[in-house]
Amino acid sequence: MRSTFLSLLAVAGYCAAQSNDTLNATLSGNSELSNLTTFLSANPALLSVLSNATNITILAPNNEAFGMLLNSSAGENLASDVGLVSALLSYHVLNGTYSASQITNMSAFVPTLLTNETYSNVTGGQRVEAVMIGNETVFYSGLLQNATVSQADVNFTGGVIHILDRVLTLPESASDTATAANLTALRGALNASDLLDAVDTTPDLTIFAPTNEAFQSIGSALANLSNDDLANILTYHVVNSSEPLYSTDLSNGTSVQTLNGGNLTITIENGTVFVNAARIITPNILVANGVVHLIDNVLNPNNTAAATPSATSGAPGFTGASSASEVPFTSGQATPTTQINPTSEGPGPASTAVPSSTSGPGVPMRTGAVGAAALLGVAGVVMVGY
Ligand SMILES: *[C@@H]1O[C@H](CO)[C@@H](O)[C@H](O)[C@H]1NC(C)=O
Ligand SMILES: *[C@@H]1O[C@H](CO)[C@@H](O)[C@H](O)[C@H]1NC(C)=O
Ligand SMILES: *[C@@H]1O[C@H](CO)[C@@H](O)[C@H](O)[C@H]1NC(C)=O
Ligand SMILES: *[C@@H]1O[C@H](CO)[C@@H](O)[C@H](O)[C@H]1NC(C)=O
Ligand SMILES: *[C@@H]1O[C@H](CO)[C@@H](O)[C@H](O)[C@H]1NC(C)=O
Ligand SMILES: *[C@@H]1O[C@H](CO)[C@@H](O)[C@H](O)[C@H]1NC(C)=O
Ligand SMILES: *[C@@H]1O[C@H](CO)[C@@H](O)[C@H](O)[C@H]1NC(C)=O
Ligand SMILES: *[C@@H]1O[C@H](CO)[C@@H](O)[C@H](O)[C@H]1NC(C)=O
Ligand SMILES: *[C@@H]1O[C@H](CO)[C@@H](O)[C@H](O)[C@H]1NC(C)=O
Ligand SMILES: *[C@@H]1O[C@H](CO)[C@@H](O)[C@H](O)[C@H]1NC(C)=O
Ligand SMILES: *[C@@H]1O[C@H](CO)[C@@H](O)[C@H](O)[C@H]1NC(C)=O
Ligand SMILES: CC(=O)N[C@H]1CO[C@H](CO)[C@@H](O)[C@@H]1O
Repeated sequence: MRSTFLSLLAVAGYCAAQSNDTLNATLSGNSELSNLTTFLSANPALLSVLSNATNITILAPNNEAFGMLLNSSAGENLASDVGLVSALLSYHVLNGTYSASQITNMSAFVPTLLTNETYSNVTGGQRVEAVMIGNETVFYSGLLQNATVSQADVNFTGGVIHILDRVLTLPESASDTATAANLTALRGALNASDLLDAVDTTPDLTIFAPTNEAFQSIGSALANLSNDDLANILTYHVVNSSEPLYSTDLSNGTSVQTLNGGNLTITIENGTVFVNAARIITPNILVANGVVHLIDNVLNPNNTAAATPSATSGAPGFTGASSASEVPFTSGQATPTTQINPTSEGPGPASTAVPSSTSGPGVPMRTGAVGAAALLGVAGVVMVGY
């Protein structure tokens, strides 16, 4: 697949214009980036756009990262979809100059130049999570996949470059992410209520996603529900706001309105975050149209009680319900072939959550950078060449 991919890139770039080589000189001076340099030289139009840009951060995958990508199924897909190549590259460019010192142990959800709706139906450009863990700067992307900075702060005229040990993963649709995360009960329930399409195509969603165990534990309450009742429960798990609510947007006492018109109360107890009485067990799984937070209990629109003071785990919203022998709604749902990062230590939202109105120390100035139109132009050139 590698040869297909590289020849595609070579063909793709052939009709492009003369480039500004300042960036190229910086990249080609680093032996770890020879694959990226080759790639960009085959795409002079893209190199030119990036070279002309100001106030950007380029996350530059090293040769090993490209080696892993090209040997993966994600790499094979690149060969057959030039739109995907363009999307993947634009996801590696942050809108703003973020030096390593601006990335702290408080997660930041940084806008990238990825705006293709298929991977980014979120206002302001798809985000990547940037955080310092121990002494390492880590970026979390789709399916909670992580990439670590192996060399930080390589300056170039338009901003800064950080070298990554892995290529980022494009956020997938909510339903594909649900499959990968083994949220088969949720996916099946959404499917049964004809909500799957809406959950995949509505922009700026925040989805509180109960695990299979959560559904199973209240099986008796879910048996024999009408479609309307099931839909009412499911839409109580989804928030549609002006931008997705990442963990940093959830602060103690916040009330958020859900798609069914009800409200959810956020409580933070000793760094543990609760949505009503359910606990967020894995925050910040980025999806194409927003973000998914895994929770340990199904929420009940008729029981809006918040977490009790000093709670450490979630409590059922459906009190008195009993467990089912099988996980409900899973019949016919695909089992995971890919998985979300099982060992992810994605920093909890919790102790680090700040009101979204205060900008943390990690937030740099953002400016125009590369216009979306310019990048679309690149995609156009790529397609013409192809
Ligand atoms: C990519 O990097 C590897 C390892 O350095 C090297 O063997 C290979 O030739 C490079 N490929 C390209 C296209 O630069
Ligand atoms: C980028 O730099 C490399 C190494 O100096 C050079 O071979 C290549 O032609 C340059 N590409 C462009 C588009 O200037
Ligand atoms: C980059 O800047 C040069 C010089 O200002 C200009 O000629 C060229 O069109 C620009 N390229 C892009 C893609 O904006
Ligand atoms: C190259 O890019 C730099 C910084 O973006 C700019 O100052 C310079 O004028 C450009 N040179 C050419 C020849 O386009
Ligand atoms: C957006 O991504 C899709 C899927 O990869 C691709 O088919 C389409 O061409 C892309 N659109 C643009 C404008 O690049
Ligand atoms: C972080 O610390 C470990 C162990 O001390 C070391 O091996 C590693 O190189 C350090 N990483 C960075 C990015 O400094
Ligand atoms: C890179 O740029 C930053 C900010 O402009 C500066 O503080 C730093 O010294 C530069 N690093 C190098 C190696 O030039
Ligand atoms: C993105 O959201 C719009 C509504 O604003 C919707 O019409 C469109 O289908 C969505 N795109 C994708 C790829 O889901
Ligand atoms: C998915 O969930 C089911 C039911 O809870 C469980 O039996 C199965 O082991 C899980 N699969 C994976 C890959 O985690
Ligand atoms: C990054 O992902 C790898 C598996 O791909 C995992 O072993 C590692 O623990 C993860 N690191 C962090 C900081 O999440
Ligand atoms: C970059 O951010 C600025 C300010 O937040 C915004 O105006 C601009 O449209 C963004 N650029 C892209 C390509 O998203
Ligand atoms: C328009 C704008 O704000 N440009 C800024 C880009 O970044 C440089 C240095 O980081 C600033 O000096 C500019 O003001």
